[in-house]
Amino acid sequence: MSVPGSSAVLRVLWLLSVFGTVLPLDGGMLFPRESTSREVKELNGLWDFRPDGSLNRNEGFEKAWYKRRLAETGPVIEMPVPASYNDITQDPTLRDFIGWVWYEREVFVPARWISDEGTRVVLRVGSAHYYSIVWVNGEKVTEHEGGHLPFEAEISSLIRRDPTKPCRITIAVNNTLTLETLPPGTIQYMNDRTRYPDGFFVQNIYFDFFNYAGIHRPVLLYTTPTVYVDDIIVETNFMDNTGLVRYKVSVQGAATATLKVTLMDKDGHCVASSNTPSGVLKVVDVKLWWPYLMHENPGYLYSMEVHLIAVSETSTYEDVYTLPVGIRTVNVTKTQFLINNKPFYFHGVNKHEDSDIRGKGLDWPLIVKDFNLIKWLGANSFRTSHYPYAEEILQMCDRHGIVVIDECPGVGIKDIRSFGNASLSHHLVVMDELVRRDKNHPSVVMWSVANEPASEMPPAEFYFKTLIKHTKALDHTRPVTYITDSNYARDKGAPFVDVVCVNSYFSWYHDPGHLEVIPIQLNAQFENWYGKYKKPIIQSEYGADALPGLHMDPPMMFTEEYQNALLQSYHDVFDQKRKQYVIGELIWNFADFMTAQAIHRVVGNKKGIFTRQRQPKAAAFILRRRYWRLANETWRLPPWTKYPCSL
Ligand code: BDP
Repeated sequence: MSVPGSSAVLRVLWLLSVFGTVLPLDGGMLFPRESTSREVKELNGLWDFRPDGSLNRNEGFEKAWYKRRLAETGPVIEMPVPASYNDITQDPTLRDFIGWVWYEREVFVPARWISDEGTRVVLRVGSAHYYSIVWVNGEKVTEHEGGHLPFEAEISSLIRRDPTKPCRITIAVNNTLTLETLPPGTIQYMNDRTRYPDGFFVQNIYFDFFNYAGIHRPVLLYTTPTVYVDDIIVETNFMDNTGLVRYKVSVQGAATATLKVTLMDKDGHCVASSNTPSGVLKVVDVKLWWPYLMHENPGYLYSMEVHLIAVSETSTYEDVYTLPVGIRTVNVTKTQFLINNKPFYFHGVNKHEDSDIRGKGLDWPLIVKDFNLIKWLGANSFRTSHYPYAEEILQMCDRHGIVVIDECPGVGIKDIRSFGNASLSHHLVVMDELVRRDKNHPSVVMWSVANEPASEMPPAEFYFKTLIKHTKALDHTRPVTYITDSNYARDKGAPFVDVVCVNSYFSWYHDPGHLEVIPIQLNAQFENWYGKYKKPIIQSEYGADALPGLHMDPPMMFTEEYQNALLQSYHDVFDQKRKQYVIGELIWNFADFMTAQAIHRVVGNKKGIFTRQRQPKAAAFILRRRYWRLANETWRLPPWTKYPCSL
């Protein structure tokens, strides 16, 4: 990659360190939903776009591109939002670009939003990678560090200054990763002029997926009244037939307000209500939230309607927000994972937000297709490897009963310098943001704070002890884990996790081609981890690359036969251990996905059981047969399941 001189990236890093100060979380940032008091206006579509290709990557700031229309300060191209920008054009320098890119869009704000002083207008970005600064009509309104999570800014007073003009939104996004970002990365300059052109540098990353960048999730304007429901926290439980919904509503904009909280069933009948800001709602004859294939009516959701009225001397404010609520419990014993007090076995997948052309951009056809494939497969769960997925995806999980291990972007923490105070404080803030966003999803049953960190390094002990304690303090209702591939005897964080999640690639990265080692090595892995920690274990990754259509018998690596044989050897061991303390198996990976270019990657990682275009490899059928059998064996699926009889 040929990019500008060293000051370029230094400037980028300087900006990161200046803007990267830790700000306390303000506001509950409930998912924007329409109601009788709230409106939503999507700003998805084509935005003007320009990468800052200047030598120091800083021209946009030097020339204040946010002050005028982007098209007035240089050439622009059309860029779809949401989407990663990398694969949209034919330009390899944009695909591999490091530094600031600029997005701009003008929007007409409905006149009523402007004229009604009792209306609060908020600009929300679902996620952008990784560092974002936002201006409205040339004025900075917010900045945010980190991808995968939403951020927002109230812009009511700004748009009222000149109601006749359209509102110009400028978003600058920088994808540079440092030792203190999540995920971490480093910039490496290549100064040997006999080998590299002037100013040559690379972004080193320690994770195995393409470092897509841009505005990845919807950008919205939404309204609330100026007195509004800012946050709702629910925790659920049940005793015998009675569901218990403990709730807390936070209000902003007024010291006092009258609240009415109503819990409704699917048919819209009120099953419990209250008029206090916090309390416990009791639901008689409760319908619990059950995972897919564990019950004939999985993913049952009640609706909690919060109705607020506040009266000031001059006005009356009314706000309505409706939150889906699934009533269920989660508990962990030494050998089991319990949902609603029944043992739950994770038979699921690891995924990525990844597809052709749009990269990590939210895409409804892809999301719905993936859910159809998950259900076809008989999978009951997935892990959001290796970062939080879109809220829209978690809402689908809630509705369909797909159980989620919710992972933060703590992937590739390999360098000892990424265990320092600055990294830890940022990681704590990311967990704050993640728990704030996902706390009310019944589908989310466990937090994962990292994937394959260098957890054998001495500082990992303090780091993970602090991180896990912090996460438990944020949410005492869910277990916390991180995903390890380290040595069971030397892993520093394992004493603090509730569930041990282990990744292993026997007969792939170790002893390649020797399938016969799997029974011995996998058995030893389980016995060692369980023997030392006495905690239930999930095989959180296992798998093999397979190029679709490549065949060999006897099997050889990279063929569909080898992928099948490897999976089946793992399954034999799972079948012995799941009767004891193994509580789940998650295949790596649901679908092929893009990675950085490397000698061990042939246009991406091919460990998918589906291709990147979501067509099945032979392994998908092996897994399908297994998952439906597992579900049937555990729950003796009655006819309601549409159990594929031919399996
Ligand atoms: C695991 C990583 C995952 C990789 C996988 C692989 O957690 O992100 O994609 O290896 O190499 O160790 O396929």
